[in-house]
Amino acid sequence: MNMKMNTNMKMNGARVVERLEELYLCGKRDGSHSRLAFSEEDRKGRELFASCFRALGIEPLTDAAGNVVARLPGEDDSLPAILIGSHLDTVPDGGKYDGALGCVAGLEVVETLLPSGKRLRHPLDVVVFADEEGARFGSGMMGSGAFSGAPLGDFSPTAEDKTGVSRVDALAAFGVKHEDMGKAAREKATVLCSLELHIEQGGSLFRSGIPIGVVTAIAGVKRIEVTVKGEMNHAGSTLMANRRDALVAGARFIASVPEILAAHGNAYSVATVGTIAVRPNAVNVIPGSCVFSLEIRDREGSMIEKIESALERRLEEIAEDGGTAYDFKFVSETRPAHMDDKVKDAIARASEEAGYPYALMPSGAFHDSLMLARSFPCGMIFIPSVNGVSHSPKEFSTEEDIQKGCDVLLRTVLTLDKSG
Ligand code: HGY
Ligand code: MN
Ligand code: MN
Repeated sequence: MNMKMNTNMKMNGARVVERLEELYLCGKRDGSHSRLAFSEEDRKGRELFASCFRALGIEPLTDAAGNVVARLPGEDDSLPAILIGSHLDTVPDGGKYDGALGCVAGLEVVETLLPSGKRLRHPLDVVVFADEEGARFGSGMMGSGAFSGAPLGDFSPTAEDKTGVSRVDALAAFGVKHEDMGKAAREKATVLCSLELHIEQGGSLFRSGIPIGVVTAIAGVKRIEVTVKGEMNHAGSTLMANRRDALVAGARFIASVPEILAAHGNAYSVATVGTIAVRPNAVNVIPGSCVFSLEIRDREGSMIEKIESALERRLEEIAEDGGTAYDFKFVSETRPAHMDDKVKDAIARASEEAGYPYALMPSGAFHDSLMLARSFPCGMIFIPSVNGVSHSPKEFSTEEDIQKGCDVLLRTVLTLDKSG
């Protein structure tokens, strides 16, 4: 069924690119462009985004978890809503497109529908999910977790950022009470489906020249905080044989992660140590302890467990060998998720109708859709990341690909609106 689009219903990719540039500037500070969750830069980005909806006569609401929800009413608001969402928070010095593309494309769908006179049957909720990255307090997808009714134990109120600010205080500065976050949970019956347009953050679409990815599944992610304990001592008078150097033990473990993944994982298993703190961190003191993050991801939950045990065994060997001790502290875990067949098919059909080649593909990166898939039928549309780079100022997607992703998003919304 080839759905003819009204000629006046054309998504404006150039306007999306402009908005992404403006959002990027909200994060400009000290030579970087970061919008860490619940930071002043995040606040600027949220306010800019909300002002675009106000200019359309729509007042966005903030829910109990700090998610921003802007609703375009449908013909029948008693029907379940179509969600279009993603995140505005970034990793430190992240790129222009990760998360922001999905939010701005949702705004663009509203800004395209309104003047066209086309009224959807279902209400359309454009949602900015809070703290998707988890880059500031450790565990990701907090807003989408609360929205989908997930247990919130992974989002400890006392978790602190690098400057010692606790999550509970950062939320409070945005008017969000940590203890009330559970009230953000949306009833399953109030959501028809969820759509997220996102950059691939990998290189397969870019390398193959295919403009659209239809996501089939999203890898699960487990985050652990590892502490290696040794003995602080004098760097000058302690002979090498008498040292219990926590950083040497930690470094030996970290250097062994790739070979352990090669031995125990599969082609898509990944593990990353992204942060490390050394104590007392002084040039002439043998480190007494080091604390680092360990993140493991795979498409199968059982593979994550298997890799975690192999990594812990390695740490045990190093500890015994060097007279150090260690602690593996669970931080967060989100199981892998499959995208909904009906939503996937609607995205594939929309790509065909638009004349764009597409590829069915899994996502190694996690997204709010990973959390949302626990409660709602989800689908994700990928567009290419140039050279496969993301979580970097070098992250880039072309206006042409952004236009195609937006076209497919609008067509998918129109298709799903007819169905449910
Ligand atoms: O880390 C991720 O996979 C995502 O970009 N938040
Ligand atoms: Mn993202
Ligand atoms: Mn990201």
